[in-house]
Amino acid sequence: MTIILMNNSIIPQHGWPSDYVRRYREAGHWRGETFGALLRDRALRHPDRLALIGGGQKLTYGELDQRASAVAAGLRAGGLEPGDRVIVHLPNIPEFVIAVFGLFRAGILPIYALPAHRIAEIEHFALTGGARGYLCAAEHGGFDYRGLAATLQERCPGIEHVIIADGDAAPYTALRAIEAAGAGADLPATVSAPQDIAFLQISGGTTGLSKLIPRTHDDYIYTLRESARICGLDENSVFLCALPMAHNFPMSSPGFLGALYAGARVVLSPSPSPEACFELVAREKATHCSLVPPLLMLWLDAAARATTDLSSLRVMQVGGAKLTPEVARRVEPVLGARLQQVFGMAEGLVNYTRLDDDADTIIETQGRPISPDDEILIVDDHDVPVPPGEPGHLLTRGPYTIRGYYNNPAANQHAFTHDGYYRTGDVVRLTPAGYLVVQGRAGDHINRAGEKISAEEIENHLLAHPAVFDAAVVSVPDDYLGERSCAFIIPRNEKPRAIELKKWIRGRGLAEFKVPDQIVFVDTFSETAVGKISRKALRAQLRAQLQEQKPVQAS
Ligand code: OOB
Repeated sequence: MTIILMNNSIIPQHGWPSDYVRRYREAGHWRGETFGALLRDRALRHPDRLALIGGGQKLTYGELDQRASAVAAGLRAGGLEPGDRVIVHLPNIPEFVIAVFGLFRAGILPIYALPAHRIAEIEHFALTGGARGYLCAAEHGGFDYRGLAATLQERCPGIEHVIIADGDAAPYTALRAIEAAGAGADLPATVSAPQDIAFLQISGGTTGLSKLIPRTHDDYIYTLRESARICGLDENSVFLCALPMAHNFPMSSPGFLGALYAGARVVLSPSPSPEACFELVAREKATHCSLVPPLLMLWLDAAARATTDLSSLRVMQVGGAKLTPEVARRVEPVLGARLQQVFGMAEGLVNYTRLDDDADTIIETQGRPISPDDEILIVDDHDVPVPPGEPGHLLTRGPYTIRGYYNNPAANQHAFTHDGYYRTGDVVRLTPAGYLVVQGRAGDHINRAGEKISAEEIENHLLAHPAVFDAAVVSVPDDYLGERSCAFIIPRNEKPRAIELKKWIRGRGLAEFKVPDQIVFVDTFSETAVGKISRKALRAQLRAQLQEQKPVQAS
């Protein structure tokens, strides 16, 4: 573990100080479980129970364990070593689960990318994560991931292994071939220690580029166990995974991993749309599902018209972005399922409303933390706690909140306090009953339908355009998306067309959700001393300006 010196106190760069480790073990939060051993245990306990349904496949716990085991042995035989990192860039297909448990069992760390990510993001993950492998689908949603793999290997020679999970693998290695190579091999159920990093998640990228989030077996499995309990998931439950499964929310709150932990059944939907999901709910008798607010709105409208039988749904979880009370109120009458609000972050802390909370708490708050050992501070701009009930910046530390990003001391200086609290960037208030109500974000990121976009990252790409003199990207409230993005542009000479700038962003190889929804051309940013105010103040000013007056040249 790397130790860095900060504010005269020594804190670990990743990982918890030893007195906290002791405390979390003594409290029974961390029980020494690992992902590799977990699946083996469930497969021994109930080998014939159905674990996973999707992509025309049905796998029992026994089959899933066997396939993951073969993948692990095949990966090792192919030259990957424990501790190596492999980018997992897959849609909701069973191979996602088979492959990541194969990686876990081999002690190799997945780096989870979203299907929407493109070469710019993947290259960044490969470099910052020091990845040796890239695992993708051949093609998905009309996008050729093999083409991306070719560019990635040109740009990042460290990527020695390209593995294709489904479809035509040529000229790369098929996951099937890896599995075949490892079939019958008897690797130990786990080579990892519970305190080891199990995988790297991707941060929302509050400032600049996404950072890598190291999560350990101990801390993540704790959240699975408690999330499954809090959400009422047991071996009779059926979890419909509708959101992209690489997101922390459908992965672990309790998500498909929490469902497997509890011995439940996981059903994978290729799309979160009501068209795709309603049929699966009816056919597989799904009991739990998680959605972001804009999708929930689509579901509610479709359900009011649908003839499909959704009566198996017991818990509808909604999170990732703020849910308005008006929409929240419609969930139970329309879907016949209990609403559960989820306010979480890939860095750790997750809050849930409880299934037996009163209606007001469920509709008006974003829940309370999972753990009695989650420590919450709500502070002003100077880190001084605000009076009870007042809004302030949310800081947190606890048994499953990271103490540092992966290999990123510069970011850690800002993102954590000297005593290990993570600065979430969220502005919240605490109710007398200890529930959090999210008020907004302090930082300059855009929460577009649950996808987080860094204003700075997009500005930097816009500034690279020859016709752009300056750019500022801001969030704008949006009835459907929650927030959308608007780029203010000062042209250098001739004004470029908005469509050309959007094309430029796509051409830079960025995820589609990062393309600005709106572009506004302006002559100057501020009547008052340009350059003398911070970017943050400038963005706030532009946002206010946009809300006050209808811009002339919006597109
Ligand atoms: C989840 O994780 P991330 O890492 O994609 O994003 C975290 C951020 C939070 O800091 C907050 O700004 C926002 O997303 N957020 C919410 C929210 N849930 C997340 N804002 C308002 N209301 C909510 N209910 O988004 C995530 C991870 C685990 C579980 C659920 C969501």
